[in-house]
Amino acid sequence: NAHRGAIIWFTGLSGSGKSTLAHAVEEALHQKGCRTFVLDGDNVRHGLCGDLGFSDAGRVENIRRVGEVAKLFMEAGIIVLTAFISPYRADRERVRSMVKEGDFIEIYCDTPIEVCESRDVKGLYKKARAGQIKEFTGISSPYEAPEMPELALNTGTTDLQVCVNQVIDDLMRVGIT
Ligand code: GGZ
Repeated sequence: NAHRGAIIWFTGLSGSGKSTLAHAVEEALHQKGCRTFVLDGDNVRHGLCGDLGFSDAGRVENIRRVGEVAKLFMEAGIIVLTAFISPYRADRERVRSMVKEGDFIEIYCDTPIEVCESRDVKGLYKKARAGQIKEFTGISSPYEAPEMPELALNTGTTDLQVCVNQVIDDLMRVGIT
């Protein structure tokens, strides 16, 4: 159960499995006695970032705030798992540069948009296709894939527990756990 604080940053399209994977990794870390916290849209976009929308500027500011909060949790010795689309490479790299090398692990949920769209848990892709949601990531707003993520996982073809194990292995590789 010895571990240091770190930021595990999940990025990918809506429906790519970020939150599901972050919570499953959290569960595995709890079993090892690690202290963790998940930041995602559910606990951030209503409160801390409740004033922000999905324009370019809104997303940039959303990720800036999430990065700052994640860093504070990390400094308290907690393994923070963030699950935001975080579509802009520069914003993710800015957070990476805020912490020591090895303390930021970028995990690309590289699930094809066809798979994300077929899941369409909240019906948002359907609305985006119908033009009822503008600036929807992957349809009418860009997503910049990571060039050198620590890990890329396709949750459409890879079993959840296999994905979890790969993340845990990576945390051990860099000595976070
Ligand atoms: C993308 C949107 C949009 C638009 C609402 N584009 O599947 P979800 O519902 O639960 O995840 C999406 C979530 C994305 O919020 P993030 O804070 O992760 O975005 S970002 O990192 O870009 O700031 C989706 C919902 O919010 N949603 N409108 N236009 N996703």
